[in-house]
Amino acid sequence: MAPRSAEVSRKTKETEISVSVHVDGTGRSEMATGVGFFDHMLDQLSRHSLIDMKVSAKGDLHIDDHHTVEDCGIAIGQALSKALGDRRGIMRYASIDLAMDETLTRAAIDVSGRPFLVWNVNFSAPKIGTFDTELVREFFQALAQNAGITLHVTNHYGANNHHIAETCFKAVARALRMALESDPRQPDAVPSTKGSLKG
Ligand SMILES: [Mn+2]
Repeated sequence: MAPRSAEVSRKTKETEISVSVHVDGTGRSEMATGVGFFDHMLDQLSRHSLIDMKVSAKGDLHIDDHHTVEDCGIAIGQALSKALGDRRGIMRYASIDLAMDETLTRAAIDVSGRPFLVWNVNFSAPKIGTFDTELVREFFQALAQNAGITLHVTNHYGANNHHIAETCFKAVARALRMALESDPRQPDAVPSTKGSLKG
């Protein structure tokens, strides 16, 4: 498999973001989004997917974190899609039930080229510190849409909202890692009867 890397820069009136990803990495991350909790979550995404990720964002945080979080999801998704190319030789499907203390969350992924998010996660508080919990969904919606992946995330149970958010990022990371692994039985094939995973 050729090295899977890409860079994306994205600038609007609301945010200015640059992202680089190296899919076949070691999980090294450098996050500077200006949103501390979000940096912590993106570190998990990188560390547990083994995708090296560098994200720097300057957003309109004087309004709130919404544009910055959503636009990082867009840019990371675009970078992943670009890095994956025609998606040849990948495992394509993966799922995991990921435990963290009292919390259990499932992520199921199809690296299909068809963007879709099914989100079954509820938070019991509107904030984790200063971070709006509803932005977790916004991030994964933007990621799924722009990476061209079908993503189902279900929180089975959990009490602590930090844990619930963190298991979403870790579960998606682990499932991504498995789905993007090369398939040794068909390293040169696009795993689809259509012959295409580009949507
Ligand atoms: Mn944590």
